[in-house]
Amino acid sequence: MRIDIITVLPELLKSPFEASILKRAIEAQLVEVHFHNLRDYATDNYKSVDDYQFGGGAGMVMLIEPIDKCISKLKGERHYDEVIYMTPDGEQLNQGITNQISLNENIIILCGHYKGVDQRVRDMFVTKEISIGDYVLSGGELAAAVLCDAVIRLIPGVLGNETSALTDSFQDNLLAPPIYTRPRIYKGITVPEILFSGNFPEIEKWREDQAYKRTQERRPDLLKD
Ligand code: 6GU
Repeated sequence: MRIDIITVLPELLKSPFEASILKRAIEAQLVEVHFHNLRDYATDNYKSVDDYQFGGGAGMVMLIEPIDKCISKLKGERHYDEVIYMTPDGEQLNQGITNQISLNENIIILCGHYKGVDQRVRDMFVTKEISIGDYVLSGGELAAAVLCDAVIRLIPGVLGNETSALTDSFQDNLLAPPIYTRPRIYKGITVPEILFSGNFPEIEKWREDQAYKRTQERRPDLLKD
């Protein structure tokens, strides 16, 4: 998979890709991540990437021209399956959307900044609009990092234990069950006995029951469909 990220703040976005699982995925060439500084595509002498909005009102709007230049250049080099725009008024990210995106070969992620992009960018280029929740961030960069992390860990070979992503919370619309490791007793608090039984079908059943119970208590909305 190849991910091209268009942003006015590449430096804000780079560090999550320089540690742990994302770093290893890039090193193993399971994913390529490229950053494009929108300012490099500015067309005037001031390197402008934004301007005042028509009709008045507070806040700047990202210009269509630098974005068009950047996206057109990329599209001239290869086919893209999606152009994703990170915006608080997009569709709220969930595991289902993340799974779908992870199946793509090449995607562009456009990070919104200031008040966002000129509407014509959305109309002309964007194929998917994503929000990471009902709160406002200063820009789409941190949201793009969240999306990339959630997507990249699903690419086959990225996680050490191949089954690990399948047992995550949300993967089957259930939260994950409680987990334990050493010591067996800590300050008098014990680990559930079943986990030492060696009876793996029973352990699996216990985990499913716990996952269901936890979901019912914390996120009953997930059980509705
Ligand atoms: Cl994608 N962008 C911004 N600026 N704020 C957000 C968001 C995105 N998702 C939630 N809040």
